[in-house]
Amino acid sequence: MRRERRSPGNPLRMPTLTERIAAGDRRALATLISRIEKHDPEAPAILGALHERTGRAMVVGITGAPGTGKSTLVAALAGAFRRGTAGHPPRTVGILAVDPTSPFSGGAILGDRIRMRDLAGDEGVFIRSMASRGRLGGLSHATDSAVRALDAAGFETILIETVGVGQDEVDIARQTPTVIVVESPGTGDDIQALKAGILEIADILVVNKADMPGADTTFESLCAMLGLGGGEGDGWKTPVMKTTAATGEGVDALAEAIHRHRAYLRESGEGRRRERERAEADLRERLRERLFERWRQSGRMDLAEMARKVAARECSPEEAVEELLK
Ligand SMILES: Nc1nc2c(ncn2[C@@H]2O[C@H](COP(=O)(O)OP(=O)(O)O)[C@@H](O)[C@H]2O)c(=O)[nH]1
Ligand SMILES: [Mg+2]
Repeated sequence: MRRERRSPGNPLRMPTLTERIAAGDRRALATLISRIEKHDPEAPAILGALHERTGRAMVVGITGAPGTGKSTLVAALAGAFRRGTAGHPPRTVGILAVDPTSPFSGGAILGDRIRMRDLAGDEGVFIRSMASRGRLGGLSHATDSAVRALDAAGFETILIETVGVGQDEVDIARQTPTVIVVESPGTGDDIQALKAGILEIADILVVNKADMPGADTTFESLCAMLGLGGGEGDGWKTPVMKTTAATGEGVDALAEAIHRHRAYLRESGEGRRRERERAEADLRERLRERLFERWRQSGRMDLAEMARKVAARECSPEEAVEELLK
């Protein structure tokens, strides 16, 4: 982790939360993520001050149906990054587990507690779950902010586990530069991700539980499916990989594939293009929110009263908007 231990200005002054996060202080980081989850009004300013320190981490989304082994795989991947692989030196790892279907707190971490114990106590690993689905901004916004906080704190790799079910979770995956979709053998040749429509967002496809019967069938169907949709020329070709997260088999190879995808994003310019696209969508959303808030605070018109009129067919929504903007 990058460290910077100097006290700017007055050495007697207590460092601010922003400074502590920039120095890699884990407690400060945890505090900021809690404030993000609670929609604390001070969180945006802190994130804003940290913005110039972000953009350095390798951010990876891991998504797929419940039970495919995502948590186990995330733990195994974290271990691989911490140890380093044949082609790459060890890296620090931040983990965000986003699972609104099973919120947990404090000590209980991810699905496979035993495997996670290997990571506990490692200063180079930070694990956090996010389950709050706030009214303002939603889950994907909170997760995006938490990623920025981890990035600013100097974590070199950030793994985000999401359940590939809801729109929020698909959005989180979409915001992530590298997306891994996890499948596992099981219910015949029924490929779960197809139904949720998340196969097309995969940069890397993983068949986990390669030790189980049916893994080869699942692997072959996925390869065939990608072959049908392929033909994009010299761009990135989504690899299909087999892992046994439970034993670590294939996990180093997956870590290497993640590095390769990052290199592709950098060298092709695709990474920068996607980042600009994300930034523009984000700015649009922020602007919409702020303009609406400004309009609301001007307090000239009652939105609820207008809604009543529209519902009662006293005016059309088109007329209502014209009236409200007057
Ligand atoms: N046989 C086998 N079981 C696995 C493997 N990876 C995970 N599991 C098991 O599958 C179950 C679900 O794993 P979990 O990581 O919680 O899945 P998640 O819901 O996708 O996060 C657990 O009982 C794991 O121990 C694997 O590679 N092989
Ligand atoms: Mg899980």
